[in-house]
Amino acid sequence: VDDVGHDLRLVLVGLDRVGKSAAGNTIMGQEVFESGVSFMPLTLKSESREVELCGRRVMVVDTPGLLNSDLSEEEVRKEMERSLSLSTPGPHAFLLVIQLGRFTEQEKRVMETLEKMLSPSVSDYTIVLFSYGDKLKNNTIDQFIRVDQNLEKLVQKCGGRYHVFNNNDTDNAGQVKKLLDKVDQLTGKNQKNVLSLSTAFIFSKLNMSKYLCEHNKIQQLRHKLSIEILLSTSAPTMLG
Ligand SMILES: Nc1nc2c(ncn2[C@@H]2O[C@H](COP(=O)(O)OP(=O)(O)O)[C@@H](O)[C@H]2O)c(=O)[nH]1
Ligand SMILES: [Mg+2]
Repeated sequence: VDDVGHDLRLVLVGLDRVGKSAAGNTIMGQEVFESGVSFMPLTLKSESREVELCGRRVMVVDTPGLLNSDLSEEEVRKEMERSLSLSTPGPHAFLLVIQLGRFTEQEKRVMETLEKMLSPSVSDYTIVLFSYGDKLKNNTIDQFIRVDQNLEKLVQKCGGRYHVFNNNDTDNAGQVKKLLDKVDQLTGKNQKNVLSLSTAFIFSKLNMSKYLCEHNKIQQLRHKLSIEILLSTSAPTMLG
């Protein structure tokens, strides 16, 4: 159980070219995900990498852009499912990357798309991660959010959780540390869900039968464990 508590598994999601891979590199502290100015989308498959940060193992899964023109909706959906199996037993948080200063019709639909592809409760585990923090200049991120009602709505839907990255500022370990603090707040809030979250995702409506076969025994064990933990944490209230 300790192991589950200390490891962090994060999945980067969002539209194409908003800086998902760049944000992944910021967390990793090195260029491991392909990110750049190519005319071709660079990330077509979900990929995972691990790094040790502040004494804990942090796994980052990068995914292809939602609503991108080079993959069909079905292909994107498959890669999103694969991102979950890569982050087995399930992610602690989704980082929804939004490019600062770009909030179009597509961005408005992004959460709907995620709910459809992953789980209707995905926003409960999502932190909005703004890229292009360098664009802020003298403004604060709060000012930025407040001027756009739709953006404000999106942040509210994600429980008011957001963070900014300047992915060009590679020397800024503070911005990564602060993000991890926000993830900890989120998982703390969902404390009893840390285990059930993963099982919930795995056992959700996703078509992961192949994956389930391979991991069936582990999953059954985890499920049993999470039920036991839930029972043990709720026992005092049931008795008293
Ligand atoms: N100035 C600036 N450029 C960024 C930032 N984050 C990403 N980019 C650029 O945005 C482009 C798309 O980034 P990429 O990581 O490939 O986006 P992805 O398609 O969402 O994975 C690249 O040219 C990045 O260098 C940022 O914080 N500031
Ligand atoms: Mg990418």
